[in-house]
Amino acid sequence: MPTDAVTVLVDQDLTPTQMRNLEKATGVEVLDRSMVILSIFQRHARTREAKIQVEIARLVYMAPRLREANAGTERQRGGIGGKGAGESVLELGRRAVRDRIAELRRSLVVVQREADVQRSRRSGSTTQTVALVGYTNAGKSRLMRALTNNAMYVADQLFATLDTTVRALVPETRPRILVSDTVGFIKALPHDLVASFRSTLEEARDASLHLHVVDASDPAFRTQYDVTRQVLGEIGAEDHPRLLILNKCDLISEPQRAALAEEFSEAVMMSAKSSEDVSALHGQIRDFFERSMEEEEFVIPYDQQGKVALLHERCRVLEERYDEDGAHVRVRAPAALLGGLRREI
Ligand SMILES: Nc1nc2c(ncn2[C@@H]2O[C@H](COP(=O)(O)OP(=O)(O)OP(=O)(O)O)[C@@H](O)[C@H]2O)c(=O)[nH]1
Ligand SMILES: [Mg+2]
Repeated sequence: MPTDAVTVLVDQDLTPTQMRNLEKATGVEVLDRSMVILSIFQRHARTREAKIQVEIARLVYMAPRLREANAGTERQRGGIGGKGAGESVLELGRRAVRDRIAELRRSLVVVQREADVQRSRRSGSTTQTVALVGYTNAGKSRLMRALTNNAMYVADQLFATLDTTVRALVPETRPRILVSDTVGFIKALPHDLVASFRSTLEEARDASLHLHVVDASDPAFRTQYDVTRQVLGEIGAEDHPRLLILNKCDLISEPQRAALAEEFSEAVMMSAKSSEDVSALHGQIRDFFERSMEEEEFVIPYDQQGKVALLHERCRVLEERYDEDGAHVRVRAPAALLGGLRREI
């Protein structure tokens, strides 16, 4: 055992007893897998929903592990007929944790409702959304930044993103295409932490297209790919149209690249660092949505010109001419969106 170690990390979950024994044997702090993941989540949780979810996960994890040593001894609480008489300090501690969890769950419901409203507002104005999904560190945020020209947090560390960020594809398209970044998947995510993924996963479930990003330079990328597919399956998002992106191709040799191109003939081989690769991907995303688009001509009477503006906002206007009966506007837009517009106009 090296004497200068300050922390021992165990890539598995430990029982409270195992942890205590290890700490006794090593004399330093011991963190198990869930605790490490939780502390990473905690450091990167930025929105209110993420913070609450991480805090709940942390408390749920802690509750059975509250130690007698921390809570005091099993001594009985005195007091004159007090409500807690007869309860141990430990039980009181556990009750406080349970109450706090219940309180957090209530505020979570409120926060999630707000997020749902925002999501449906977005899907009302446009149906074209792309979600970047994939294992942690695959390069999703970097790719997102390249596709949307927006500064975003990219870091060479696990879980640089906990919350979904949504941006418009740049150069902008008509109608707009929104891209959302999601938190990275990991294998064997502790069950109690699954809820922390919820908002991110929901974003992926709502998306029309998934960009499944893998780090082609990581020897373990096949397992990482499987983990991601499996989790998407668990939330019912396995049948989404998707593009497989073999990213970080700048880090592999030419023969490796050729072998991968053969093995994954459908995949996009690229580097998020290359602006040519990024604009080629931009084109593929545009093509995907283009395929689901149709053309339609709307005739808008002169007393309803607001609707012309609506068409400009939501569709690509191909032609606009003015006749006696009103404005004839020929547009191209996703079939689903056209259906809605037909009803509205
Ligand atoms: N060489 C090279 N590095 C890349 C490429 N794409 C991303 N990176 C780097 O890989 C690291 C991780 O990238 P991120 O974009 O943060 O990865 P992520 O998938 O968003 O990770 P999480 O948010 O943790 O899920 C960063 O240091 C990036 O700069 C690439 O194509 N080539
Ligand atoms: Mg990220």
